Order: sequence, then C-alpha cells, then structure tokens
Amino acid sequence: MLKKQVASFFQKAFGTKPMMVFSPGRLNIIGEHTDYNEGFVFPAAIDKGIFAAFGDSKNEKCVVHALDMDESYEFDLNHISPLENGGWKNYVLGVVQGILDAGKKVKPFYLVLRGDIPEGAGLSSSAALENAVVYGLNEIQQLGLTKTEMILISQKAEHEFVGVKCGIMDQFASMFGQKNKALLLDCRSISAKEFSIDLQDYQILLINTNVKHSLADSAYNNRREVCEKVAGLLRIKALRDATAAELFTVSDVLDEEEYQMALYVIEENQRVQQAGLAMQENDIPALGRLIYASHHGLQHQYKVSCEELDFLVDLAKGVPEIAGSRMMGGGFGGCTITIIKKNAVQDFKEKATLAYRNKFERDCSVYEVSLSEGTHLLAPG
Ligand code: GAF
Repeated sequence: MLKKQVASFFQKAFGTKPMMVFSPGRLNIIGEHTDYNEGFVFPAAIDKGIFAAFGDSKNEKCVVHALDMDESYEFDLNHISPLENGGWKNYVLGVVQGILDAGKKVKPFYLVLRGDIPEGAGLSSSAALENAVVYGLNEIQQLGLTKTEMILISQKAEHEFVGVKCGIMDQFASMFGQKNKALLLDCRSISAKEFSIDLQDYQILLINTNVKHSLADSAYNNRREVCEKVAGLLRIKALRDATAAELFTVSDVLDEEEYQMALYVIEENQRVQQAGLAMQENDIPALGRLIYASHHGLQHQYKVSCEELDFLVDLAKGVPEIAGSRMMGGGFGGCTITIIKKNAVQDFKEKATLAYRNKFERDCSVYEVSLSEGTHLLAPG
C-alpha cells in the first residue's frame, strides 16, 4: 500500500519508474544507553519503516518529497550544510554529506519518502531514514560502500547534522535486522550474534505513550558526557571496561547523580549479557526480570524515564501473565516494550488503554510488531 503510493507519486512527479528501498525501525529487548559506552545491546528490526523511491535527476538539482510531511526540498550537492530547524531534511543532507566525506562522488538524484513509524515513538524513524538514503544511493549509484560503512555514515549524519550524539544501535539494527531474529550486538567491534526469537507462549508488545518530552535530545547528550567523564576519570576508553568496584574508587570525585548513572551503565551492560543467556535457555521469566530491572535503572539511576512510561510499566507489574516491561530507546517518552503471554494480550491492551486515558487524558497506541529483515531493495512493481 505505502510502497505503491510512493512509487506512483515518484512516477507522476518525475516520469520514470523508481528503484525502491524499505528501511525498518527497531525495537530493543534490553541494553539502553550502553551503545555509546561501547557495550552490548539486544535490538531487532521491525516491520514498520520507511519506503524510499530513488531515481537519477535530469538536471543538477536533487529533489526530495517527504509525503508524510507534505513537504518538498531541492538542493545542490555543492552547497550542503545543516538547516536550522531542518527536521527530516537534515537527515537526508547529513547522509549525502557523509557519503561525500567518505570520498565518494554523488550524482544529483530524485527521492520520494513515506513511512509508518510514528515519530517520537523511540522506534528509530531517524535511523530508518538515514539508512534508506545511504542504502538507496549506494545501490543506484554503485558507490561500493559496505553495510558497516553505511551505518557509520548514518550515525555521523545524526551527530553532525541533527546534533544527537547517538550510539550505533539504531542504525545497526535497522540495517542488519533479520526475520524473526534479534541481534546481540557488541557496539565496540560492531559485530552481532543472532538469536532466533521464539518466545513460546509469550509475545512482544509495544505501547506508545504518544509523548516526547522536549528535553530528550539535550538530556541524551548530557548523559553521554557524564559517561565519558567517568570513563576519563577511570582512565579507560569507555564504561564498558569498568566494574562497579572500579567505579567506587572514583566515587568521591563524582556527585551522586553521576555515580548512579555510571553504575546503571555497568549494570545494564551485564544485564544484556545475562539476557543473551536467558534467551539461549528459553528462560522467559528470567529475561522478564532483567527487563524490569533495566526499567528500574533507567527510571531511578539513569533518570531518562517519565511519568507516562513509568505508569505503563507499573501497570504491567500487576499482571501475572507479563514477564517484564520497560521503557525502550532514548527515553522521555516513546514506547514501552512488554513480554506478555499471548492469551493475556487482549485484556492488557484494553486495560492499559483505559487506564492511560483516565490518567493522562490522552490515548496510548498499542503495536504488535514482528521481527523483520533490515534495509533492503524492494522488487519493482
Ligand atoms: C537512541 C540512540 F539513538 C541510540 O544510539 C541509543 O543510545 C538509545 O537511544 C538508548 O539506548 O535511540
């Protein structure tokens, strides 16, 4: 449906058939704010994402239509810089600049975009967009970039054109995702172990708070600075290399908030590895306990949760058929991820929807997603 809309818009606007790409968003089972500490994360690509149609430009201009925003943008490859309040355009521009910086020649192109990842839901619509652009240009212009080079270009776009000093989890999951699999990613070596996800009589449920509190980006960068400061004090490359005992040796030069943040990262990193073992042993209750513990750390130590997310997680705690639930992604809004018995999904959906509406006078949205293939070309037609 979306694919058809994008393709036929392209054809009407530019008079040729496009090359089509799908680039997915991601969920994350566990491992939040560990990626930029060179630690471990456990994400998967989902069946929501961005459809992108590409073609060669007939003149010197690049033309991009973002159908969801009902906006178009034209630019010249010789004059690229981040736009003030540029929104989606900065992701496109940042990626193109990243490709140029990698020493590749980019020819003018046409691009049409449309997606079904709710913005601000913490499902990585940004990484999906970045990857769609770099992957599509790499294919149509035969740039010869590897997938790893592409995700580093995507990440750099976010750092330099959007101003969020993100880790590599989102871009990796979106690019390398696999059907019915989650990826236990080592963010230092950028290599992952694949896990076939069979949750037996459980399934994954995402609930979108439909809020995104405005301090999210600055708080994100600030957390990253704290982590780097602590790693510097410990004279290590990243918090991935620290233990709780080592952290304690610098506790007198850290304030309590900084100490708890660094401790959270160290503990979360361990939880991800324990989650891998729990998955291997098909121990869903153990996985669930780790997920609840992750939320506790994000709420009380790392302090990136919010009232709406905490409310949904607290609600889950009262349901015996739920193994675990936590906020997912950067925080301050977006989705929770919940591991719930299949036979309890309907009841919980109704319960959560009603309770959330009563409490916040707004609706949450519930998604049942499946784990999907990463960024890929779509068959024409
Ligand atoms: C955002 C970032 F983009 C990721 O790199 C990651 O740090 C995540 O927040 C928190 O785990 O999605």
